Amino acid sequence: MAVINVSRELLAARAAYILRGDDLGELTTAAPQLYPHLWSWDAAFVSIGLATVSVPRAIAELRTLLRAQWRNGMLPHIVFGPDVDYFPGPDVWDSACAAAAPRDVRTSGICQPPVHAIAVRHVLAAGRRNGGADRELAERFAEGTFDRWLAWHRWLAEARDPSRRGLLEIYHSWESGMDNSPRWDSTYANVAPKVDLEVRSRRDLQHVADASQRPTDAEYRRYLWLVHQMREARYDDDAVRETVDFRITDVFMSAILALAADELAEVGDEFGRTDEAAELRTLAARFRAGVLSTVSDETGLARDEDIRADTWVETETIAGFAPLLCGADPSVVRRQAALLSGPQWCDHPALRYAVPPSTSPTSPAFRPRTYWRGPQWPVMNWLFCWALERQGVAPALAARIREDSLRQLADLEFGEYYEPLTGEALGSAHQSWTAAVALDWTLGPAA
Ligand code: 9WN
Repeated sequence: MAVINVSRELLAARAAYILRGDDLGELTTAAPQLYPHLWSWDAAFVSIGLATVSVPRAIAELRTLLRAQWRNGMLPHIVFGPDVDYFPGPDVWDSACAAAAPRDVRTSGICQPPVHAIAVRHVLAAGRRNGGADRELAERFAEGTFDRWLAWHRWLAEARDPSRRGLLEIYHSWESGMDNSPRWDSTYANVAPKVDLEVRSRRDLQHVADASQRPTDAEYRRYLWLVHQMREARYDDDAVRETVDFRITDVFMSAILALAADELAEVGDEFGRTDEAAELRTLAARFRAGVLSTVSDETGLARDEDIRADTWVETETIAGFAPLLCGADPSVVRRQAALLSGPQWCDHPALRYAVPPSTSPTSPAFRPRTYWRGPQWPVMNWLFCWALERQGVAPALAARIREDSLRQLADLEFGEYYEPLTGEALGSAHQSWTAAVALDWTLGPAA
């Protein structure tokens, strides 16, 4: 890969141009070709990027997602936009069969990591920095939608943590946002589809040079089988939990909930919602403790737990650093910061850029070109960087991730993910959340 010397101004301008190109008006597609709809956690990161150039447009993005909120509080992982051919589309999900689904918006029937309150606070801060009409709009938005975000956090804490362990359960790896991470391999090994579901025209395979960069069709058949099972249960929370073949606690998503609940509590305090703010802080503490309870003494990494098999998942993936994200016991955080900075992770000698690979290069599960099995994801770099800066821990690590991530983005491809050994952009080009984090790093408050 040639190193391009790109100024921050050029990177910002190009990122804004990419986001503009992916914008359908009030919905930014996750990527122009590969993902022609709105994805829940993508939309949150997109609004963080948009807030640096247009507070009203950032708000519109979050409102589009909120219009698709289910009556039980769930924010669905996909909000389908205009009628473009996409598989698996609304017909496969058939969310209309769910009592809680909205009637006028087509959505999927599962959720994704709850990063949204982080976005709400970024939009609020951007509005205040700009002042005037932006300030008014952002404050009205944050106050007016507070109950909707609260309902989302409450739904997660109730429906997805039934035993109140402070660990969220997921019923599909798509819910984690890390679809084919080796975290899920042992659980998927026990998922045997009982119906032969057709894997129709996968867009991802039309957009990558080599099918081995993406999940296999066998993996896809399992993904579709789980959708089938959830649809059979009409997406009823209790029925899904009891019947679906994939049931696992997601430690990374739990850490995000802890972080987001604290962020939303700040919004609550600002607008006089003191009781709800206290409730959110209690919730954050519960999930922080839950995350901490999974840490292996041996490896220092946090773990998911396969509930059906009653086993810990020991794979060395980026999710193991959940405590570093949400803040935890200081000795655990210190150990994790040293581990992430060290030769098994960011400082691995073969890495082109010192940013966290999705799987440790020293793990037998590491695949440098395959999606969540090794590549580096700019949006994850942003999340770690922001979380470390927020807590004021490991400043050298945070600075290094930011700096190397910006160097990686200087190819101006805005790739979905990057090959960690060569630095090559892979997956979709012009991925919206990649452009969004580039915007926040170049134009945002800490630029
Ligand atoms: C399935 C949109 C989404 C991201 C996920 C990423 C990928 C979808 C897919 O793309 O998931 O939901 O088709 O593989 O894994 O994190 O939100 O960018």
